[in-house]
Amino acid sequence: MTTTTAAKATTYHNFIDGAWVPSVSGDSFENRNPANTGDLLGVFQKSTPADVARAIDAARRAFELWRLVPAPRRAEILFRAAQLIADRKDALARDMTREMGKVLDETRGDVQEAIDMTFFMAGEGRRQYGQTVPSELRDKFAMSVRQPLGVCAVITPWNFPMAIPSWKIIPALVCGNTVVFKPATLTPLSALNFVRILAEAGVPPGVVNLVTGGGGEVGNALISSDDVRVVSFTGSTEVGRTVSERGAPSFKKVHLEMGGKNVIIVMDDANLDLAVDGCVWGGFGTSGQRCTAASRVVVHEKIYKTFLDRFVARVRALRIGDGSESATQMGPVVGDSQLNTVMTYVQIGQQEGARLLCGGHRLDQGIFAKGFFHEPTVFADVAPSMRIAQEEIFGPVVSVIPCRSYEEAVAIGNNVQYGLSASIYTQDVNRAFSAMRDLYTGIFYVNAPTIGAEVHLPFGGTNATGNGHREAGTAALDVFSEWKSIYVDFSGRLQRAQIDTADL
Ligand code: UN1
Repeated sequence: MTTTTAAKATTYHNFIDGAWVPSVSGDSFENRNPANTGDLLGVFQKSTPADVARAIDAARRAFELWRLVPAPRRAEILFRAAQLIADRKDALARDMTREMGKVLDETRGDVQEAIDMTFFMAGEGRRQYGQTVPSELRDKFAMSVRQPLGVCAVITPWNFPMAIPSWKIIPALVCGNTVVFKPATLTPLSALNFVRILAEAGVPPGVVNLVTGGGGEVGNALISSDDVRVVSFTGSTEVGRTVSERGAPSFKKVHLEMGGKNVIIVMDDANLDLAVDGCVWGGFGTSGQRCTAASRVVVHEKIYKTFLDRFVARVRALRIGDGSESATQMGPVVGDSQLNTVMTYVQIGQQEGARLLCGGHRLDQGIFAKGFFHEPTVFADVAPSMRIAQEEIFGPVVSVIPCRSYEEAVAIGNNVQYGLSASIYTQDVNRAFSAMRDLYTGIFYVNAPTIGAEVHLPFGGTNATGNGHREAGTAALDVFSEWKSIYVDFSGRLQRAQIDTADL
């Protein structure tokens, strides 16, 4: 699987048809630690459409065998994989922190989410319930079953490098599909660790294939192939739109999970300490780099000033540093381009007239010199129409917006193009239930921040966040299988539905 060069950088390969193979390109790319770019994790294959074609071909052939393996037997392999991930949780989390920067507690959480998903979905090996219904005709049996679709392309982001691949690959497999997996170029090691475990657990050759490389080359080849029947993509709305367009001519099932501009509403009757805790965690956990991050906080005017004082004091006290050190509360952002985006939005916020209460700068001195660190940043007096209140930043920047009433808070909350997650802090049960109904998002929280979804409920969003599908929960089965309705007539004569209605 790997070779070590003279410079001691490990070279990692693609995984195609059960073998670790180099790209036909002969090219590779480096994977470096965003907390310290002097730390080289390894060198990965810069793959081409020819590599993708090989992987799709392997997956297509493997499908003919895998689809016939009884689902409970497929699940046995997945249960083994879940246990292997659990056994290696700490080492996998350490690789992940080195690879993309979030703190160890959070990378352990990411790995735990993959364990949870794998156990949960393996359970579907003995369920995948369909329906059996009475037929309207005598001596006739009627039922529906789920059937796999074929080769699935799985295209994943860097912010949850093991959890999100597990949300897609494991349900694909339990339903009997095969997979070609293209992880984000910033997190190929966590992807490879995951695939290695699947192979070790007994997933047969060709059933899961890993091809590393850029979206332009690898991603495009995947979404343009007629042999790929499902694309499950998590990433930006802009790229999601392209995936959708490229998938359309061959009628692929395209599942998209895209941007967010999630809101926490803090009402005047909220438990303020609890709300501040939630806003710090929701806004700055993973350095704000979650689709579910609470990048907007709408606060009732009666408590606005008190909230801001307490919130800013907590944000200023956050300990920034290398995520692998236990004292660190917030790590770097993932890379150069993300850091530039954050700095650009800080400038935009200032130009728009929002009040910068804390943060606002890149950290690049001393221990920060070789990493992509940015201060946790809070803007207050943000108008709902400002770009910092409308556009996804994907970094440690929170916009606080004052409001005068519940109705105004809901209007502000809903008035963005996205609809992933939202939350309300209130002690009024009537308001809590109204908010559950009124916020038009795919996920909603009461007295908790916008992050922290669990694997056994559907995950996804409305409007520009998604295209109507959901992952996680049993809803994921709907992405990776399609329904077949089956009628068995055991009467021995022709019976015409809707026509032979006179016979009792
Ligand atoms: C993401 O932000 O891309 O709900 C996924 C959460 C995590 C998953 C986030 N369980 O915040």
